[in-house]
Amino acid sequence: MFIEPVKPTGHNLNNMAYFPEVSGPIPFEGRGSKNPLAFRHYDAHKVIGGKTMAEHLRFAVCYWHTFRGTGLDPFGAGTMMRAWDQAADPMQRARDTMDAAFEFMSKLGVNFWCFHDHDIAPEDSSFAQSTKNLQSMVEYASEKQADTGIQLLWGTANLFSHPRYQAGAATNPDPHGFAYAGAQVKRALEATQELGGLGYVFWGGREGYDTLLNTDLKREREQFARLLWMAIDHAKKIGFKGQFYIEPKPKEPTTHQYDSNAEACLNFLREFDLLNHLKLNLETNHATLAGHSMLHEMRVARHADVLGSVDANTGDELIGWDTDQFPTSLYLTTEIMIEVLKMGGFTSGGLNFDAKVRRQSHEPVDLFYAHIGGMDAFARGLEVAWAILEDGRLDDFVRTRYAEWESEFGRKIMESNKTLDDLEDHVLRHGEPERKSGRQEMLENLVNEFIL
Ligand code: XLS
Ligand code: NI
Ligand code: NI
Repeated sequence: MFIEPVKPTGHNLNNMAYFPEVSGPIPFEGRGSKNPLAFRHYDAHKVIGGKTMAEHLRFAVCYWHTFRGTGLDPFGAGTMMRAWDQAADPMQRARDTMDAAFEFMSKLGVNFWCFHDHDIAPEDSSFAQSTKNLQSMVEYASEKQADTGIQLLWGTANLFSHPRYQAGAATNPDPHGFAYAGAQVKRALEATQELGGLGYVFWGGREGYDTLLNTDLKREREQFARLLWMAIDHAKKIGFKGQFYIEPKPKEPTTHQYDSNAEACLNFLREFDLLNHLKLNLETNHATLAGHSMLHEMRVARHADVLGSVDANTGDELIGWDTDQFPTSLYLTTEIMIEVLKMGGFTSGGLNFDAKVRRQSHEPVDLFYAHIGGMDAFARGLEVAWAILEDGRLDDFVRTRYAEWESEFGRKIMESNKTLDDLEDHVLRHGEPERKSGRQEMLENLVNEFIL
């Protein structure tokens, strides 16, 4: 599906007030540009391998960090200057925030956005009133989408911020807590459907435990699967055709989260027969917290055919938190794009900047610098990844490394025609296997050949 990069209309621009530093769409100026508010690599219309950069990359802006993030950290208050977050009435604040969001996304030139229910609509004194707020904001968002052509990549429910979820949402020891989570998922799913969302994400922020002393791990995992099945059934009922995703993360906020990494998620999906219904939404900083590279997580998911979407961010190697920084490393974006290209490109998914500006980057214009940098890093990563795959030497090396497995001897082992007795015979006849260099440094140089 090709989506034209958004061009704000004159009419829209007149109403655009929150980002006065940026008058129109961020231009592509190419490598030599010294303009910090221009792209150097991201040229939405540039064709690589038959698809435009916009089609390959499918950038999305995340509502929570970008428009609702305050800069609060465990040691200090919020720092962000946010003119859209000032009105006394929470619903007015929600509308102002949405005005700012669509102004920002139009000017940036992204085609997608992502949200949690309570990012866009304030939670109220009762569930019924919270639902009314959500419905009203969904109407507002749907006008904005129609105005700008921006689409919803995925929606989700915030099942982790409210104190009622302190002991978990789906994995709550109390079925009344489970019910609240279910009701919220129902409404968030309907909101996503209403907005034509291409997907729906489950990130288990509180679906884990702080201590096993008080936890029935077996039951909690079953409960979690049950909620997913209920969501799948509801999707069928309302005709929601979008893709469901589960987002792995090993810890934070809980000590141990059940969806700890791609392989744990795969085990969970297989165990509860959910593999045909959910794919993975992988996030770089979560891979880091799990002690894996993003490349590892991407590859595991791709091989199992569950690589769905990416939360594009990065962590800080010196801080052990989910710092959710904007991705700037070409090694990282190249690795991600190699896997995306190898799976044949995104279908329902995309690259969602689940990332926040640093606490000291408190001005609205910093949001532009952050996203422009992330988009440029991915555009360049795409070019490098494409060039590496076209060059073919990296893939050839790996193929050659395993070539003996294609020999008669190798094939017979794998086709179960050989026993341990046969292997012993073989060793007695052939002696030591030949050692071959893994050539790691040479291959690192090969990658650098394309990046430098
Ligand atoms: C938090 C998660 C969250 C999900 C959406 O660490 O990344 O932002 O992407 O609930
Ligand atoms: Ni995320
Ligand atoms: Ni995260």
